[in-house]
Amino acid sequence: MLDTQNAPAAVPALIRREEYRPPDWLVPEIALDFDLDAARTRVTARLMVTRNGVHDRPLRLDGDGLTPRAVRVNGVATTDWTLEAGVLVLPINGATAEVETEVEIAPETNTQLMGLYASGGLLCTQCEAEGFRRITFFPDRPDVLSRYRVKMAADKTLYPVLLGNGDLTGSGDLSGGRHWAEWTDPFPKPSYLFALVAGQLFANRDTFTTKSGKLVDLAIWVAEADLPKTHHAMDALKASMKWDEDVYGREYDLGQFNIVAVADFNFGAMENKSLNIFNSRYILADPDTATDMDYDAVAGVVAHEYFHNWSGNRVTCRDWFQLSLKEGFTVFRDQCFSADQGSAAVKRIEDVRVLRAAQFPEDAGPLAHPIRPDSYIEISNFYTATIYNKGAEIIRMLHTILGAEDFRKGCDLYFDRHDGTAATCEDFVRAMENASGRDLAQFRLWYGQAGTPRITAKISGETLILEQTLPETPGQTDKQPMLIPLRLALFDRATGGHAGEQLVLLDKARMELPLPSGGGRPVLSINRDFSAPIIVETDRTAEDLAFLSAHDDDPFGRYEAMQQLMLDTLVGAARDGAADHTAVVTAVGQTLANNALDPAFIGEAVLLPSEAFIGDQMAQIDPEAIHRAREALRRDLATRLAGQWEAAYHAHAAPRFHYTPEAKGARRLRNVALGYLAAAQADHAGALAFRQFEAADNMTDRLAALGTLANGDAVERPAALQAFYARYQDNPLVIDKWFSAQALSSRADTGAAVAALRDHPDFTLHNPNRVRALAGAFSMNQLHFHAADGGGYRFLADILLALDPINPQTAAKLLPPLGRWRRVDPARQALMRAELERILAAPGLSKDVFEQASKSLA
Ligand code: 0A1
Ligand code: ZN
Repeated sequence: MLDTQNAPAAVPALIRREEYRPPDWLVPEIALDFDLDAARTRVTARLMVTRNGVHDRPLRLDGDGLTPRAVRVNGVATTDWTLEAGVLVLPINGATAEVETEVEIAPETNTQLMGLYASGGLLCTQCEAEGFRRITFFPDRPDVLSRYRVKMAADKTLYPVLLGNGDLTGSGDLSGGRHWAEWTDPFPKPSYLFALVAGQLFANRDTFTTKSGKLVDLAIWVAEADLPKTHHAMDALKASMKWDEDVYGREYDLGQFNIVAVADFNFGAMENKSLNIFNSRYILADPDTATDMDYDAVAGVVAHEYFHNWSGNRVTCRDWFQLSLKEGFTVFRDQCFSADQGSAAVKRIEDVRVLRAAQFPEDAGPLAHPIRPDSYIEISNFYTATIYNKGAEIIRMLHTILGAEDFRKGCDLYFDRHDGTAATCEDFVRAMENASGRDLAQFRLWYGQAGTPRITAKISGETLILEQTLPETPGQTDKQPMLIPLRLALFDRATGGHAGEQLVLLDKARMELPLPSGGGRPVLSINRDFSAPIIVETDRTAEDLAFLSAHDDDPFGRYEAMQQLMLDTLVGAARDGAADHTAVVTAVGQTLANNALDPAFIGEAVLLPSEAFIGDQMAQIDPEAIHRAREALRRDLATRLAGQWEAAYHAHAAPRFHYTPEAKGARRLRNVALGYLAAAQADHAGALAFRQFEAADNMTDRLAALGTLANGDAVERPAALQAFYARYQDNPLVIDKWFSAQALSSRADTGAAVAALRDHPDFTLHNPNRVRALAGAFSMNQLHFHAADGGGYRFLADILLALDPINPQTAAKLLPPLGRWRRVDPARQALMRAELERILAAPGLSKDVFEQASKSLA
């Protein structure tokens, strides 16, 4: 039973998409005045408000934790206002008015990191989605667009740099060691794109000349010591600006573009107009401290935020239900950008891996929602893999269905039509429809129906039979067949070739396609390049999969065949206790021996599916059996192909670090080989890893060696962990890796180790990166998170409960792994539910966590 006595005083309200109404009042202009101080910041806001339509409703200005110190209407002080659940309600006569409010806020005690807060010695803001209301009273919704003029004053020694949106339109000194700056943004924007930063910052400066010849000043602002780590981000920024011109015809629209890196940040980064604010982990990179994956992530996130200038800022969202309008589209754009910078095949494999690891479980669990949700309690909970990554897949399918040319026409039309306004997902689809002349009525179902479609593909005689089903998800039981673009090819076993790829649009529950007659039963390559975000079941044999893993000319198809072969083997082994590994060993051996393949691709293809993904294929997850099955296959591959792993390891040693696709690929394969060598428990693997750890001239190699050692019992393990800590103790981003390496270990003592790490002097609940490095990483550790005694669940719930009063957004993000209780055995189910109930019963629970926990138990 639920203890309702301790539930939040009132159950938080559900906001529904269908209840959208245009704003009663618009705010075409706002002037803000900040008297900045970490302990006490005075904010004066002057709003030009205009009545929107004919009505007599009062002006309602959102506020969160604010008390007005003064309210003036048309220059006259008034007390004719009320506060209703934080909202300032003011009667206004006439069609327009100038409304001024004054409030005081305390950035240094703002632990939620929403609104104006202190990070290190900086003052910075985060307003998406509803943080602006923690700074000043305002209609804090994305369909109210205003021109901003922002003046800030601060101590000149503590805050020598003062940054805002738009252009610097004035600055000067004040008495008492203070100074001021004024920033004016000519583009109307919603409040969630407002930003300011003040602090001791140093700039890496550069310029970019747009295709029409405008010079843009670029600056990346960081602590002075971090300046050498900003070059990769700067290169990525310039490459993104060029790419958006080349691929989408989109040019930058202001004279400056600033990026600031901060240490304490709830998400990855934020696209505030011309003043992007980043979690420092997505800016800072040098060979000694960042892995190749970090370098890729820096470039991807810099591109993502830059691309938002068009997909998000110039055209924004009407309401938060349309979040995927900007996020799905922008993720698709950053994925294509990254694919163009290196190996497109490997990038696609990585994107699909992320989708399957983060989004498929979401779609299959209690928090499933469509990419355009129908309701929410707390919008921060909807910055999900579904909105972002599945959203990107839906845009990619449009690209596939319409073709590159019509897709581009659709984008041009969308930007033309909606520039300077707040739009909807429907506006986007309609632009695509109008530009291409195609009917996308059925395609629209992807926006409203949650869940991952399951497709079966079977060859019967000379017919290919395709069937689709869409599982039930919370609140959605009756689903319609979707329009699913399937790239497929039929391989001839004898020649190893095919007669061309086709695009099949599966638009019914069942379709039969005639196959070319004669020539014997073909081998089916389907969902090539992962043309749709679906689960495919086929009647392909192990022999078919082995054939495709060696012959498919679609790199994703080749990877997929290998993964399927491994999965079939592993699921069988987890169920039956053992399996024949021969087909996998042969296929991996052949892939390793194929010199025509890119080493980066080989590195991906020979990796076993994660324990989580194996579990996702099973009716009931048995974490121990899965771990045993995967380890047995890993050991077998390691021993039976020992010579090939040794050869791969030594063939791909580079004398010196370079960040090129070739060098990255070599490091990838070499480190995968190291992992296998260690799995064989070869006596020398520990020594080999330790030697690599010590000799490495880059973080990719050093961390791979540390991970290998952290995961095993080699005598070198404690020395490596200690040396790593000693070397990087002053670099929080690297110390995060040290926490994660231990939290991800499969060693028997991991539960005790993470408990001890929580008490480590470097652990803090006030830095979201650190919380994720320990608790987030641990919750991904299938073996130990699901420890049979429930200790893993308790550990996560304890941290979550301790974090909720400090930072509810980040706390709520920790919860979903506990919500997957339906997937495990009854004993574990009871333990997981008990933790969810304990969370829900906690006094003063945030609505963020309440939403996640209550939905997870439903
Ligand atoms: N729009 C950002 C994501 C973001 C959302 C909320 C934030 O604060 C709580 C921060 C960033 C993006 O897509 O990058
Ligand atoms: Zn985004």
